[in-house]
Amino acid sequence: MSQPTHPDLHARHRAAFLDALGSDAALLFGAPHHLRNGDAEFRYRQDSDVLYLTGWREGDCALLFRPGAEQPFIMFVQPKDPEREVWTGRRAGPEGAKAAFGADEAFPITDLDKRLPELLQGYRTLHYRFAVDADRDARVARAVAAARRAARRNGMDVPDAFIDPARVLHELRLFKSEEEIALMRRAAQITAEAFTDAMGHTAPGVPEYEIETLLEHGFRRQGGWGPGYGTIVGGGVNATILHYVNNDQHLRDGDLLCVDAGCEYEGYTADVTRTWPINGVFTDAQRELYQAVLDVQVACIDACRPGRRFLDIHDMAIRGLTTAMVRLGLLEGDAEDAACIDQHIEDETFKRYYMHGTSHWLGLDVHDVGVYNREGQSRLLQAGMVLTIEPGLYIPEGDEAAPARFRGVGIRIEDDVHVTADAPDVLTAPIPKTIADLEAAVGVRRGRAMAAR
Ligand SMILES: [Mn+2]
Repeated sequence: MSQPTHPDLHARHRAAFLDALGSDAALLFGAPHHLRNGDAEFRYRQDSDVLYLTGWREGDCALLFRPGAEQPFIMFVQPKDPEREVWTGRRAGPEGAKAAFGADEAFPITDLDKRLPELLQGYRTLHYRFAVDADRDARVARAVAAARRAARRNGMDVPDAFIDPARVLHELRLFKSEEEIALMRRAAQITAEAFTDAMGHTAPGVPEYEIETLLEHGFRRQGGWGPGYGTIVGGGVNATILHYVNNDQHLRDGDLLCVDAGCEYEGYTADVTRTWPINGVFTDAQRELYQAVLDVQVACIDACRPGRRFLDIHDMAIRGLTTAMVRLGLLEGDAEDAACIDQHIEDETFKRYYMHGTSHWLGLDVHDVGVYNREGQSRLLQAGMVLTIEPGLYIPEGDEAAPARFRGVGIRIEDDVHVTADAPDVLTAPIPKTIADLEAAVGVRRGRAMAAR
């Protein structure tokens, strides 16, 4: 029978959630299975809210929270079915949900429609996310309607207000406990080792997909679930395509390679980007662009401290990168002239070469939950938050306005930063990042491989 890997962690998450719900109920569904083609399914990944609260990894489930009730946490799961289990694997069943996953009560998922109306009675507010799945919305609406009909007879409260779980649950998920940070640090370590291997394997002629498989081999071999999102391996001009996932070209001598990948470990994912020279040595033009991005990235990481606004980090990146664009001749003007930089920022001319955000929350989801603004204000960073810092510069191949030597170069550098009461804790710090370290990581290891041949 499947067992939760971190039962105490999930129990603490449930206790905090029940506490935060006050007198409201909450209903959450597991992630559906998705067909890939024909009757073959994509590999199943549980919904992150369900993982956070239970560690339950089987599909077709629902969680119901009823604060103050005798049985405040009820799970609806796939029933035991020896015949089906021969085909699709062992199920924990309602018995397992109670014995190992902390459910106070558990029922087969097929009983949900029958039992939900009564279970919703006594609650005025239900935390449920509408407008994700129309079938589910209809099920919830039917249950509420049935509860309403029953209420005419028994006078019980029925939900008449519906709140997105983002309000309470996603706010909890935004702040990582020490145990969660330890899992994220492990995801980062696995990612670090795989990146370092990939750097050592980089050479002209190697296909991008070989780097991709090396990374994913490294993730799985070290006990990771696999990549937490689509691995991006972009050689040369492919690095200027932000979400390039074809990974089917051969690496070319003299180009840079930009890799954006992260291992998922126990549900938590790393999100890392490094850019390094395919032949082990940066050209002068690549070096200038790279160092400009790196300087901005390091400064932004240092700014990840309690009390700073989330948006300050992005503003800082924009100012730094815009100044670099002017200094390098990508934008017109005088880099020493603050008014010139201000004008470029106001006109958003920098978006020609830097068009994405600098940060996002990171956790169970690569673009993790948690609101970025409150009452129209960018929220302040606090200890326990984890965010990425990922500035970049992308010079399109055919950009006549850019100095010729910079054309077709894409650079992004991304680390995962844990905000603490003191200095920022960079989970992905072990991955080579300086020009010297990157050149060594490609060159030294390749030298070793050549010598072994
Ligand atoms: Mn990212």
